[in-house]
Amino acid sequence: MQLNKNKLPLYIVSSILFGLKTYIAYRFLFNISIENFLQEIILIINPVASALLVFAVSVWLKEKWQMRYLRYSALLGSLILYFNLIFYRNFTDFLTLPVLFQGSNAADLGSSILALMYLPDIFLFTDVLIIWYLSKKHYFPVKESYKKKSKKLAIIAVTSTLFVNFVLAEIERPQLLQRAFDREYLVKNLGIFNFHIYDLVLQSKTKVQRVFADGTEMTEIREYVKNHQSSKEVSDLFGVAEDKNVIIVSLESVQSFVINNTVNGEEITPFLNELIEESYYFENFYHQTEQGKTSDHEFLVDNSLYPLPRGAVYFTHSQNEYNPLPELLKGQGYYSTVFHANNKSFWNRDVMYENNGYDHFYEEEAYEINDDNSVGWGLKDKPFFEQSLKYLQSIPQPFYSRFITLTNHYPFNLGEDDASIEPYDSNSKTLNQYFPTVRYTDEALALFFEQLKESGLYEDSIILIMGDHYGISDFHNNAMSEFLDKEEITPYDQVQLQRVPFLIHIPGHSGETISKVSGQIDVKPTLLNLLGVKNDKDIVFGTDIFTDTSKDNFIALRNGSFISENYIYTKNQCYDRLTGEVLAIDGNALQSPKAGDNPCEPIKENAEKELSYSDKIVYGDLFRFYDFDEK
Ligand code: GP9
Ligand code: MN
Repeated sequence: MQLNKNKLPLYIVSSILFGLKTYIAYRFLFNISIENFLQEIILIINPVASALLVFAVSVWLKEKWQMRYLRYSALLGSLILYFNLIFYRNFTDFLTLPVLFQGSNAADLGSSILALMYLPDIFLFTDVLIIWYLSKKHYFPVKESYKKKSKKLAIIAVTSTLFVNFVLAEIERPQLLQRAFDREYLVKNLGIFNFHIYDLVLQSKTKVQRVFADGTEMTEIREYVKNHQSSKEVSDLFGVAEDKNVIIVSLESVQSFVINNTVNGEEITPFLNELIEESYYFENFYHQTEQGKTSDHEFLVDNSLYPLPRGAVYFTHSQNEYNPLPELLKGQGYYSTVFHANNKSFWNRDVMYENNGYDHFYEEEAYEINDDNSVGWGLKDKPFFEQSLKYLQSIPQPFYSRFITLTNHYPFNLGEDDASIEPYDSNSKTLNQYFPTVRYTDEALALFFEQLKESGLYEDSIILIMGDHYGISDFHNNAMSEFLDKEEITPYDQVQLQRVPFLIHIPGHSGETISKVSGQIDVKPTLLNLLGVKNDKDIVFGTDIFTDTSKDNFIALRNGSFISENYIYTKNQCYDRLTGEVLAIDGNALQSPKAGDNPCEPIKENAEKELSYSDKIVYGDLFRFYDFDEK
């Protein structure tokens, strides 16, 4: 009895050894960036937590199996880690199931695998050797039978380390699992093994929904799209930009409330304000993104489908069949690229872009990034545009190119030298700092326009500029109401704050401000009409913004709110869009054209239907049953 107590609980020793090895690998072999102390702590805890989860199982096994289990799981874990390392050396990315089984990435790797393996890698298996040696009871007596109490202790050890890991990860990245920003974040916070489990769950869920779908829903959806769209009506601008280059600039976190507005008496966006005078400007244009933030806006723009209510469609459904702009435009001779100086796997962009038919993604590695030219999330917008231009000049024309800016990203950090205006003064540091970074992005845009003109590309291009999503959340409503000089931010105001600037700049066209209610869902059909591309069989949920408003036109937000020409519906309340007056609450009309009716109700039904159709397409991967080219 006494003897057993002094015996080595090998599962604990193994967890520490394996955890420590994994931490060293994260830190020195994978290029995982650590930004603060909390991240460092998480990085140490998570491999121990995952190892404990696996190794602790051994205490329930029969004595004969315990040591074998520990030996082989240590080996298997090390091999998984090592495969990831080899993959990472080539792609600076972690393995995921779709990449392993469907992508060309893994196939590419096959041929170069030997070149990515180095002799010192052997040290990655040191812990396996030690565990193996100890398990043979060579040195220490090893504990092989566990009493109830010790088994309970094992459960407590596993759950508490996982819990601490999860809580710290939640503090560091709220909603990490639902939002799945980036594989590096997931690995950093959960550990590579829990990340694989997460990936497995996600993948199985996706697969099940897909398996149970058949093409029958497409007929109904097609009917709905045909009846509810005005995309068939042709606006006067049909074909005005035929064969022109298309440049889309996505302005990180820029909301409409900064347009033609001032802070401390200074204009916030002088360049955009000027540009509006020479562009089509949509003053009631809404972002429709949800958890996938920037990537959701990219999805909306390229597909005119809604992003998902949970998670980022770029992650969860990157293997679906779509009919995205780059693919459609390829048929018109267009070359498609994205310019964005961030890690290519962020939002799973590398995988989704390939699926969406982009010819090239100029990501972090295409840029020279150093301490001087970066701030916050990375390369500052001015050098970003400067460095992008040479690439833009070199690609085949006509091109479809998206530029995604980064400087105006939360927490809106900017060096003093780059700040042309003073921050605002309120109790929200976030809102205060927002203005100088918005101004910086505005200046970067001005510079980009100059460069486009100098390079001669300007005349042959149309330029679409758009805010991707909100930058200031409702958490800052106190400061926001102060800035907007309002008593409070009501739910109605909150919806109105979801407006983001949208400009279509066509050289030679004079400016026009358009008040029609519109949103990111409308970009694809609008752009295709400008380019003179007819596609009657396309399934899009947006309409060409330049055509007349149909009377049931509405813009649905992903949180259940919507905006129609006359009403705004949010949080169970129906408002008059123009006055903000409450017309109905919870289905009961206070005052409406027909007493007893809630004027928002019929639109609400349509909005819900439309969102559910779009979700069906994505969850069921329904486009695989639909022929877009059939005459
Ligand atoms: C990251 C950038 C910002 O690459 O697009 O992402 P966000 O957090 O805004 O979605
Ligand atoms: Mn963004």
